[in-house]
Amino acid sequence: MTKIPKNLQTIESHVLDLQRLHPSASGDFTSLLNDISFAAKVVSRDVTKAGLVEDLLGATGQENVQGEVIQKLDEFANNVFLKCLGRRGQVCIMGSEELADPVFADTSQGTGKYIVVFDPLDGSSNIDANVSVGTIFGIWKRKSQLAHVNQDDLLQPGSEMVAAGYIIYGSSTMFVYTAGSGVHGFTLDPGIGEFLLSHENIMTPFTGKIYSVNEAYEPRWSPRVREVLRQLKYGRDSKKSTRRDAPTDGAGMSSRYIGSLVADFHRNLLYGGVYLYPPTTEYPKGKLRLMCEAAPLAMIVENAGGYASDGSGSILDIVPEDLHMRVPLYIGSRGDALWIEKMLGEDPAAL
Ligand code: AHM
Ligand code: MG
Repeated sequence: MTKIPKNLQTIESHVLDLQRLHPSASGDFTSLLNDISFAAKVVSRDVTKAGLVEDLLGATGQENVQGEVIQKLDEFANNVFLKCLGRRGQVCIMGSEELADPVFADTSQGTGKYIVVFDPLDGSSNIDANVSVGTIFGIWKRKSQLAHVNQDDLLQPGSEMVAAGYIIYGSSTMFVYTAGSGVHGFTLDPGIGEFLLSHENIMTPFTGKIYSVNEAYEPRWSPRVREVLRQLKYGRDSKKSTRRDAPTDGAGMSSRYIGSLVADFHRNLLYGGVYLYPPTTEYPKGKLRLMCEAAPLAMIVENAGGYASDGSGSILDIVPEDLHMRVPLYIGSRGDALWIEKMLGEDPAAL
């Protein structure tokens, strides 16, 4: 006999439950999350058959605003999200990693409460090798009067976000989101085409055993970052560790690096650990983008009990200078990420 899934709650009903706590809510937020989950299903369907369909694998031959190669699936996912979001007038600005400029919607009818910034297909350099990739999104509320949406509405810090999430296209497709009260994960049931609640109220361990970093860049790091990595690997100097942030057995951690941020982040969120993308000589301000990568994941990790730092303070406190601003990122278990921040803080030149 077919087993009934342990939980039959969809994202839609989960968000509707949230909405009921706010009697004045218009339903725009609920329908926006539905649009995101619909776009995720479309992308998931095509990612899983990428090797079968002509014209889905490989590069487009073009570069994005940051000079990075655009993969065909990047372009496809970007178009799907642009098309699906705000179909019902909930969105006033969309920002994408793949587009140089934000897209301003027509708000003349008094519509468009939300700003959505997304990375449509993160880790896309891995696509052709069938490695997990993901989508990351952050949602802010507009601050200005309805008819006057502008750049200031877009450039808000992560602390102002009302929701954030990611979709991981892996061995199964998962949708993980927070609207500020817990982090919840849904797994796509391909048979019925719905994301069903599978990971309720995810909490990340205070310290973990995994560190994730591209270690080949060691020659491009500052001496301080090298020292942080040395201690993560061989064990932290006891004189610098407090009881709570010391690794459990005084030994070093284990290393896991997929090179696909969503996949590395998701694993560490569940198991405990820390992901690092420090400044390098190639990317002196860090490689990852504040608005579409670091800030949304920071909101998620904080709601799961973790922490995200740029090496000197919380990622959530940084006011973006522009849509594509980059930051260093140290994110994951709270004890580990705070320990790294403390270590780097002793030498500001490390940044
Ligand atoms: P992308 O958004 O263009 O895919 O770039 C971001 C990716 C992250 O997914 C990943 O963690 C990182 O870049 C890997 O960078 P590197 O190859 O330098 O280690
Ligand atoms: Mg990315």
